[in-house]
Amino acid sequence: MKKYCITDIHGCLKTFKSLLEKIEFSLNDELYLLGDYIDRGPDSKGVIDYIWQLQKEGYAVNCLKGNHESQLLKSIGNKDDEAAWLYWGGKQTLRSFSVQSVDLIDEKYLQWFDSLAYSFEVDEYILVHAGLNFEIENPLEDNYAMMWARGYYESINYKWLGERVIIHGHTPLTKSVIEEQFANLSNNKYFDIDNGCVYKRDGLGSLCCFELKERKMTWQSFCS
Ligand SMILES: [Mn+2]
Repeated sequence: MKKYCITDIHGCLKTFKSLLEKIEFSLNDELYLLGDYIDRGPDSKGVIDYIWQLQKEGYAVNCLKGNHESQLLKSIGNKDDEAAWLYWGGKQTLRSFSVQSVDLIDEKYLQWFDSLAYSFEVDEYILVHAGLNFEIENPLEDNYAMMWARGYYESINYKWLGERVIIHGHTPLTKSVIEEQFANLSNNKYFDIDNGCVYKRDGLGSLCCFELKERKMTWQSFCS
């Protein structure tokens, strides 16, 4: 039984499917998705439908809320939030749903986005989309930070964290930086596994899957 983490799929359905084939994801395994299923990439709706299909078939797929799902929800009935969301790749999400505006997306998708968790604790790991706010007593109470935080490594409260390790996405890192973080995992106790699957730049452009028990990475480059 393996426990896998994947983050920031951003509509890259084919890449996501190829990665699950590569790791031979089975009914005995657990999969943790760290948010940002939608926006920018080619098939946001397809990613959600595929997650639901897996769950229906009995696969253990656990999903966190990313800032993109949050921003989509915020954009309903708010022009400024809608403009920001469209700019951050919401246009591609609307296209995948074949609708012109966010309020025309089927209610069941909106309800699902709204229902998603902000963190999971699995064995010695804390899984979040983005990060944690270490300025407060219990960092697991700041939902906004869990979806949006960046640049918090310097403020990590290791006394609070204890032996736990933070696994997150949200900020795309090159493959070499991800491998560097991986090498320092036991000391630093944070690990960003977002390789910016939707980006064509040097060192980016793959989905990374991290297996929690054996601490092993599997990579799948963007499939068009
Ligand atoms: Mn994000």
